[in-house]
Amino acid sequence: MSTIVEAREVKSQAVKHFEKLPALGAVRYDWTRDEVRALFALPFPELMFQAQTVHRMYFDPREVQVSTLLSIKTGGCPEDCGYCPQSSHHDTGLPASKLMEVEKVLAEARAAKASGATRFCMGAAWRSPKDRDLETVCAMVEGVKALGLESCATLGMLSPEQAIRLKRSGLDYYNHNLDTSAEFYGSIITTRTYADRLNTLAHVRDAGINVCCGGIVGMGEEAEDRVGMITTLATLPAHPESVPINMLVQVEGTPLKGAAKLDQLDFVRTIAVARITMPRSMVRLSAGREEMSDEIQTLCFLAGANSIFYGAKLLTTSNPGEDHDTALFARLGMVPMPA
Ligand code: SAM
Ligand code: DTB
Ligand code: SF4
Repeated sequence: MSTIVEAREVKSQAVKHFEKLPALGAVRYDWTRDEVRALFALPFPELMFQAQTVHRMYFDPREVQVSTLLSIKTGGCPEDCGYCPQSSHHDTGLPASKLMEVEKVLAEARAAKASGATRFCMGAAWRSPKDRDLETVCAMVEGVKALGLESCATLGMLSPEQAIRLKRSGLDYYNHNLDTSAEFYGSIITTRTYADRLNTLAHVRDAGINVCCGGIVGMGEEAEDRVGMITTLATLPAHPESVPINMLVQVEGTPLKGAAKLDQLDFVRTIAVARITMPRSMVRLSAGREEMSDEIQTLCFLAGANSIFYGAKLLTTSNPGEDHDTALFARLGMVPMPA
Protein backbone atom coordinates (compact mmCIF):
# COMPACT_ATOMS: atom_id res chain seq x y z
CA MET A 1 0.00 0.00 0.00
CA SER A 2 1.33 3.47 -0.79
CA THR A 3 2.04 5.87 2.05
CA ILE A 4 -0.82 8.12 0.96
CA VAL A 5 -3.30 5.24 0.88
CA GLU A 6 -2.07 4.13 4.33
CA ALA A 7 -2.43 7.65 5.66
CA ARG A 8 -6.02 7.86 4.39
CA GLU A 9 -6.76 4.54 6.06
CA VAL A 10 -5.42 5.85 9.43
CA LYS A 11 -7.45 9.02 9.02
CA SER A 12 -10.67 7.19 8.33
CA GLN A 13 -10.08 4.91 11.35
CA ALA A 14 -9.61 7.92 13.60
CA VAL A 15 -12.73 9.61 12.24
CA LYS A 16 -14.73 6.40 12.71
CA HIS A 17 -13.54 6.14 16.29
CA PHE A 18 -14.46 9.77 16.89
CA GLU A 19 -17.97 9.22 15.52
CA LYS A 20 -18.45 6.20 17.79
CA LEU A 21 -17.57 8.11 20.95
CA PRO A 22 -20.30 8.83 23.45
CA ALA A 23 -21.00 12.53 23.98
CA LEU A 24 -17.59 14.04 24.60
CA GLY A 25 -17.42 15.67 28.02
CA ALA A 26 -20.33 13.75 29.55
CA VAL A 27 -19.60 12.91 33.19
CA ARG A 28 -19.72 9.13 33.27
CA TYR A 29 -18.95 6.59 35.99
CA ASP A 30 -19.36 3.52 33.77
CA TRP A 31 -16.13 3.66 31.73
CA THR A 32 -15.05 0.21 30.61
CA ARG A 33 -11.47 -0.94 30.41
CA ASP A 34 -11.92 -1.36 26.65
CA GLU A 35 -13.03 2.24 26.26
CA VAL A 36 -10.14 3.53 28.35
CA ARG A 37 -7.68 1.32 26.44
CA ALA A 38 -9.06 2.69 23.17
CA LEU A 39 -8.48 6.25 24.37
CA PHE A 40 -4.84 5.46 25.20
CA ALA A 41 -4.47 3.92 21.72
CA LEU A 42 -5.81 6.93 19.82
CA PRO A 43 -3.47 8.67 17.42
CA PHE A 44 -1.78 11.39 19.50
CA PRO A 45 -3.34 14.35 17.64
CA GLU A 46 -6.82 12.86 18.04
CA LEU A 47 -6.26 12.19 21.76
CA MET A 48 -5.06 15.75 22.30
CA PHE A 49 -7.99 17.17 20.35
CA GLN A 50 -10.48 15.24 22.45
CA ALA A 51 -8.74 16.14 25.71
CA GLN A 52 -8.70 19.83 24.79
CA THR A 53 -12.34 19.77 23.70
CA VAL A 54 -13.36 18.28 27.03
CA HIS A 55 -11.07 20.57 29.03
CA ARG A 56 -12.61 23.69 27.49
CA MET A 57 -16.13 22.52 28.34
CA TYR A 58 -15.41 22.88 32.05
CA PHE A 59 -12.30 25.02 32.49
CA ASP A 60 -10.52 28.09 31.25
CA PRO A 61 -7.51 26.49 29.49
CA ARG A 62 -5.23 29.36 30.54
CA GLU A 63 -5.66 28.67 34.26
CA VAL A 64 -3.53 26.39 36.43
CA GLN A 65 -4.29 25.76 40.09
CA VAL A 66 -1.17 25.94 42.27
CA SER A 67 -0.69 23.93 45.48
CA THR A 68 2.34 23.96 47.76
CA LEU A 69 3.44 20.83 49.60
CA LEU A 70 5.03 20.53 53.01
CA SER A 71 6.24 17.37 54.72
CA ILE A 72 5.02 17.86 58.29
CA LYS A 73 6.39 14.49 59.45
CA THR A 74 9.23 13.03 57.43
CA GLY A 75 10.68 9.53 57.10
CA GLY A 76 10.63 6.43 59.30
CA CYS A 77 7.39 5.18 57.77
CA PRO A 78 6.45 1.54 58.53
CA GLU A 79 4.91 0.97 55.07
CA ASP A 80 7.01 -0.59 52.31
CA CYS A 81 5.91 1.42 49.23
CA GLY A 82 8.61 0.58 46.67
CA TYR A 83 8.78 4.10 45.25
CA CYS A 84 9.02 6.00 48.51
CA PRO A 85 12.15 7.52 50.02
CA GLN A 86 10.37 7.78 53.40
CA SER A 87 9.83 4.07 54.00
CA SER A 88 11.88 2.60 56.86
CA HIS A 89 12.19 -0.56 54.73
CA HIS A 90 14.57 1.24 52.36
CA ASP A 91 17.95 2.76 53.09
CA THR A 92 17.76 6.14 51.40
CA GLY A 93 19.76 8.07 54.00
CA LEU A 94 16.75 10.27 54.74
CA PRO A 95 16.72 11.25 58.42
CA ALA A 96 13.35 10.68 60.15
CA SER A 97 11.84 13.61 61.99
CA LYS A 98 8.96 14.16 64.41
CA LEU A 99 5.71 15.91 63.64
CA MET A 100 6.42 19.63 63.13
CA GLU A 101 5.10 22.25 65.53
CA VAL A 102 1.92 24.02 64.48
CA GLU A 103 3.53 27.48 64.38
CA LYS A 104 6.38 26.30 62.14
CA VAL A 105 3.89 24.80 59.71
CA LEU A 106 1.87 28.01 59.66
CA ALA A 107 5.01 30.04 58.93
CA GLU A 108 5.54 27.82 55.84
CA ALA A 109 1.91 28.25 54.87
CA ARG A 110 2.23 32.05 55.06
CA ALA A 111 5.31 31.89 52.83
CA ALA A 112 3.45 29.66 50.35
CA LYS A 113 0.58 32.13 50.23
CA ALA A 114 2.98 35.03 49.71
CA SER A 115 4.47 33.13 46.74
CA GLY A 116 1.04 32.74 45.15
CA ALA A 117 -0.12 29.26 46.20
CA THR A 118 -3.86 28.88 46.82
CA ARG A 119 -3.77 25.43 48.41
CA PHE A 120 -1.44 24.15 51.13
CA CYS A 121 -0.94 20.38 51.31
CA MET A 122 0.50 18.76 54.42
CA GLY A 123 2.00 15.28 54.10
CA ALA A 124 2.97 12.88 56.88
CA ALA A 125 4.94 9.64 56.58
CA TRP A 126 2.44 7.58 58.54
CA ARG A 127 0.60 4.32 57.91
CA SER A 128 -2.31 6.06 59.65
CA PRO A 129 -2.42 8.94 62.13
CA LYS A 130 -2.51 8.42 65.92
CA ASP A 131 -5.48 10.26 67.42
CA ARG A 132 -3.21 12.59 69.45
CA ASP A 133 -1.23 13.55 66.33
CA LEU A 134 -4.48 14.05 64.44
CA GLU A 135 -5.44 16.77 66.95
CA THR A 136 -2.19 18.60 66.13
CA VAL A 137 -2.89 18.27 62.39
CA CYS A 138 -6.41 19.64 62.96
CA ALA A 139 -4.86 22.72 64.62
CA MET A 140 -2.64 23.11 61.53
CA VAL A 141 -5.67 22.85 59.25
CA GLU A 142 -7.50 25.52 61.26
CA GLY A 143 -4.48 27.82 61.00
CA VAL A 144 -4.08 27.25 57.25
CA LYS A 145 -7.79 27.99 56.70
CA ALA A 146 -7.50 31.18 58.78
CA LEU A 147 -4.84 32.38 56.32
CA GLY A 148 -7.37 32.11 53.52
CA LEU A 149 -5.69 29.09 51.91
CA GLU A 150 -7.39 25.87 50.88
CA SER A 151 -6.15 22.99 53.02
CA CYS A 152 -5.15 19.48 52.02
CA ALA A 153 -3.64 16.66 54.05
CA THR A 154 -2.21 13.24 53.27
CA LEU A 155 -1.68 11.20 56.43
CA GLY A 156 -2.21 7.58 55.35
CA MET A 157 -5.24 5.43 56.15
CA LEU A 158 -8.13 7.02 58.06
CA SER A 159 -10.97 5.56 60.10
CA PRO A 160 -14.44 7.03 59.51
CA GLU A 161 -14.15 8.91 62.83
CA GLN A 162 -10.79 10.41 61.91
CA ALA A 163 -12.17 11.61 58.57
CA ILE A 164 -15.08 13.27 60.39
CA ARG A 165 -12.65 14.91 62.84
CA LEU A 166 -10.62 16.33 59.94
CA LYS A 167 -13.77 17.62 58.28
CA ARG A 168 -14.74 19.40 61.52
CA SER A 169 -11.35 21.15 61.55
CA GLY A 170 -12.20 22.59 58.12
CA LEU A 171 -10.08 20.30 55.92
CA ASP A 172 -10.95 20.88 52.25
CA TYR A 173 -9.10 17.98 50.54
CA TYR A 174 -7.62 14.64 51.54
CA ASN A 175 -4.97 13.06 49.30
CA HIS A 176 -4.83 9.29 49.21
CA ASN A 177 -3.59 7.71 45.99
CA LEU A 178 -4.48 4.38 44.43
CA ASP A 179 -0.96 4.60 42.98
CA THR A 180 -1.41 2.00 40.21
CA SER A 181 -3.72 -0.74 38.93
CA ALA A 182 -5.14 -3.33 41.33
CA GLU A 183 -3.12 -5.99 39.43
CA PHE A 184 0.29 -4.28 39.73
CA TYR A 185 -0.28 -2.91 43.24
CA GLY A 186 1.04 -6.01 45.04
CA SER A 187 4.41 -5.69 43.27
CA ILE A 188 4.85 -2.20 44.74
CA ILE A 189 3.34 -2.35 48.25
CA THR A 190 2.75 -5.33 50.52
CA THR A 191 1.91 -3.68 53.86
CA ARG A 192 -1.58 -2.49 52.91
CA THR A 193 -4.04 -3.56 50.28
CA TYR A 194 -5.82 -1.87 47.42
CA ALA A 195 -9.07 -2.47 49.33
CA ASP A 196 -7.61 -0.60 52.35
CA ARG A 197 -7.05 2.38 50.07
CA LEU A 198 -10.56 2.24 48.63
CA ASN A 199 -11.95 2.08 52.18
CA THR A 200 -10.08 5.22 53.25
CA LEU A 201 -11.31 7.00 50.12
CA ALA A 202 -14.88 6.04 51.01
CA HIS A 203 -14.44 7.36 54.59
CA VAL A 204 -13.10 10.65 53.24
CA ARG A 205 -15.96 10.96 50.77
CA ASP A 206 -18.56 10.06 53.42
CA ALA A 207 -17.16 12.72 55.76
CA GLY A 208 -17.79 15.34 53.06
CA ILE A 209 -14.11 16.09 52.36
CA ASN A 210 -13.05 16.58 48.73
CA VAL A 211 -11.03 13.65 47.43
CA CYS A 212 -7.58 14.01 45.88
CA CYS A 213 -6.65 10.65 44.39
CA GLY A 214 -4.41 9.57 41.55
CA GLY A 215 -1.26 7.57 41.09
CA ILE A 216 2.27 7.16 39.85
CA VAL A 217 3.42 6.08 36.42
CA GLY A 218 6.92 5.09 35.32
CA MET A 219 7.22 2.35 37.98
CA GLY A 220 7.89 -0.35 35.39
CA GLU A 221 4.19 -1.04 34.96
CA GLU A 222 2.61 -2.27 31.73
CA ALA A 223 0.48 0.03 29.58
CA GLU A 224 -2.46 -2.09 30.73
CA ASP A 225 -1.77 -1.02 34.34
CA ARG A 226 -2.17 2.62 33.36
CA VAL A 227 -5.46 1.61 31.70
CA GLY A 228 -6.50 -0.19 34.90
CA MET A 229 -5.59 2.71 37.18
CA ILE A 230 -7.50 5.30 35.14
CA THR A 231 -10.49 2.95 34.78
CA THR A 232 -10.64 2.46 38.56
CA LEU A 233 -10.42 6.21 39.21
CA ALA A 234 -13.02 7.05 36.58
CA THR A 235 -15.47 4.43 37.89
CA LEU A 236 -15.35 5.44 41.56
CA PRO A 237 -18.84 6.34 42.83
CA ALA A 238 -17.81 10.00 42.44
CA HIS A 239 -14.73 11.22 40.57
CA PRO A 240 -11.97 12.59 42.81
CA GLU A 241 -12.07 16.38 42.71
CA SER A 242 -8.28 16.33 42.20
CA VAL A 243 -6.41 13.66 40.26
CA PRO A 244 -2.63 13.85 40.76
CA ILE A 245 -0.65 12.03 38.09
CA ASN A 246 2.91 11.56 39.33
CA MET A 247 5.88 10.47 37.25
CA LEU A 248 8.05 8.31 39.52
CA VAL A 249 10.91 10.29 41.04
CA GLN A 250 13.58 7.61 41.27
CA VAL A 251 15.39 7.84 44.59
CA GLU A 252 18.65 6.02 45.36
CA GLY A 253 18.03 3.22 47.88
CA THR A 254 14.39 2.58 46.90
CA PRO A 255 13.56 -0.70 45.12
CA LEU A 256 12.27 1.24 42.13
CA LYS A 257 15.54 3.03 41.51
CA GLY A 258 16.53 1.87 38.03
CA ALA A 259 12.98 1.06 36.84
CA ALA A 260 12.62 1.36 33.08
CA LYS A 261 11.93 5.01 32.23
CA LEU A 262 8.51 5.70 30.76
CA ASP A 263 8.29 7.47 27.39
CA GLN A 264 7.27 10.98 28.46
CA LEU A 265 4.67 11.05 25.68
CA ASP A 266 2.99 8.12 27.47
CA PHE A 267 2.87 10.34 30.56
CA VAL A 268 1.13 13.02 28.46
CA ARG A 269 -1.29 10.37 27.22
CA THR A 270 -2.11 9.39 30.81
CA ILE A 271 -2.95 13.02 31.60
CA ALA A 272 -5.14 13.27 28.48
CA VAL A 273 -7.07 10.08 29.29
CA ALA A 274 -7.60 11.27 32.88
CA ARG A 275 -8.94 14.55 31.51
CA ILE A 276 -11.36 12.87 29.08
CA THR A 277 -12.68 10.32 31.56
CA MET A 278 -12.95 12.70 34.56
CA PRO A 279 -13.91 15.93 32.81
CA ARG A 280 -14.74 18.06 35.84
CA SER A 281 -11.74 17.03 37.97
CA MET A 282 -8.60 19.05 38.43
CA VAL A 283 -5.88 16.90 36.83
CA ARG A 284 -2.54 17.59 38.50
CA LEU A 285 0.78 17.32 36.72
CA SER A 286 2.45 16.22 39.96
CA ALA A 287 5.84 14.76 40.86
CA GLY A 288 8.52 14.35 38.21
CA ARG A 289 8.42 17.79 36.59
CA GLU A 290 12.11 18.39 37.26
CA GLU A 291 12.98 15.72 34.74
CA MET A 292 10.54 17.07 32.16
CA SER A 293 11.35 19.78 29.68
CA ASP A 294 9.16 22.87 29.60
CA GLU A 295 7.90 21.56 26.28
CA ILE A 296 6.68 18.24 27.76
CA GLN A 297 5.01 20.13 30.62
CA THR A 298 3.36 22.34 28.01
CA LEU A 299 2.03 19.24 26.26
CA CYS A 300 0.62 18.15 29.65
CA PHE A 301 -1.23 21.47 29.96
CA LEU A 302 -2.52 21.04 26.40
CA ALA A 303 -3.63 17.52 27.36
CA GLY A 304 -5.78 18.99 30.14
CA ALA A 305 -3.54 19.19 33.20
CA ASN A 306 -4.68 22.23 35.16
CA SER A 307 -2.91 21.97 38.48
CA ILE A 308 0.70 21.69 39.67
CA PHE A 309 2.74 21.50 42.84
CA TYR A 310 4.40 24.87 43.16
CA GLY A 311 7.58 25.49 45.15
CA ALA A 312 11.11 24.13 45.03
CA LYS A 313 10.36 21.05 47.15
CA LEU A 314 7.78 18.29 46.92
CA LEU A 315 7.87 16.29 50.18
CA THR A 316 11.50 15.20 50.25
CA THR A 317 12.61 15.61 46.64
CA SER A 318 13.03 18.71 44.53
CA ASN A 319 10.62 20.43 42.17
CA PRO A 320 11.16 23.29 39.71
CA GLY A 321 11.55 26.61 41.56
CA GLU A 322 8.81 29.22 41.67
CA ASP A 323 10.76 31.53 39.34
CA HIS A 324 10.98 28.79 36.75
CA ASP A 325 7.24 28.12 36.87
CA THR A 326 6.38 31.81 36.80
CA ALA A 327 8.57 32.22 33.71
CA LEU A 328 6.94 29.19 32.05
CA PHE A 329 3.45 30.55 32.75
CA ALA A 330 4.50 33.89 31.24
CA ARG A 331 5.93 32.18 28.13
CA LEU A 332 2.64 30.34 27.69
CA GLY A 333 0.30 33.20 28.56
CA MET A 334 -1.08 31.03 31.35
CA VAL A 335 -2.09 32.24 34.80
CA PRO A 336 -2.53 30.83 38.31
CA MET A 337 -6.15 29.92 38.99
CA PRO A 338 -7.75 32.20 41.57
CA ALA A 339 -8.79 30.44 44.80
N1 SAM B 1 1.99 8.35 53.92
C1 SAM B 1 0.83 8.81 53.27
C2 SAM B 1 0.33 7.84 52.22
O1 SAM B 1 1.15 7.19 51.58
O2 SAM B 1 -0.86 7.74 52.05
C3 SAM B 1 0.97 10.18 52.66
C4 SAM B 1 2.27 10.63 52.02
S1 SAM B 1 2.76 9.76 50.55
C5 SAM B 1 4.43 10.29 50.35
C6 SAM B 1 1.81 10.52 49.27
C7 SAM B 1 1.99 10.02 47.87
O3 SAM B 1 3.21 10.49 47.32
C8 SAM B 1 2.06 8.53 47.62
O4 SAM B 1 0.80 7.92 47.62
C9 SAM B 1 2.66 8.46 46.23
O5 SAM B 1 1.64 8.44 45.25
C10 SAM B 1 3.47 9.77 46.15
N2 SAM B 1 4.91 9.49 46.05
C11 SAM B 1 5.72 9.07 47.06
N3 SAM B 1 6.98 8.89 46.62
C12 SAM B 1 6.98 9.20 45.31
C13 SAM B 1 7.99 9.20 44.31
N4 SAM B 1 9.24 8.82 44.56
N5 SAM B 1 7.65 9.59 43.06
C14 SAM B 1 6.39 9.96 42.78
N6 SAM B 1 5.39 9.98 43.69
C15 SAM B 1 5.67 9.60 44.94
C1 DTB C 1 0.84 13.27 45.25
O1 DTB C 1 0.12 12.61 44.48
N1 DTB C 1 2.09 13.63 45.01
C2 DTB C 1 2.65 14.35 46.12
C3 DTB C 1 1.44 14.51 47.06
N2 DTB C 1 0.43 13.72 46.43
C4 DTB C 1 1.55 14.26 48.48
C5 DTB C 1 3.86 13.71 46.72
C6 DTB C 1 4.99 13.51 45.74
C7 DTB C 1 6.14 12.98 46.50
C8 DTB C 1 7.38 12.83 45.65
C9 DTB C 1 8.50 12.26 46.41
C10 DTB C 1 8.97 13.09 47.56
O2 DTB C 1 9.22 14.32 47.40
O3 DTB C 1 9.19 12.54 48.66
FE1 SF4 D 1 4.86 5.75 53.99
FE2 SF4 D 1 3.29 7.17 52.38
FE3 SF4 D 1 5.86 6.70 51.75
FE4 SF4 D 1 4.14 4.70 51.66
S1 SF4 D 1 4.10 6.55 50.39
S2 SF4 D 1 6.19 4.64 52.59
S3 SF4 D 1 2.79 5.21 53.35
S4 SF4 D 1 5.13 7.90 53.43
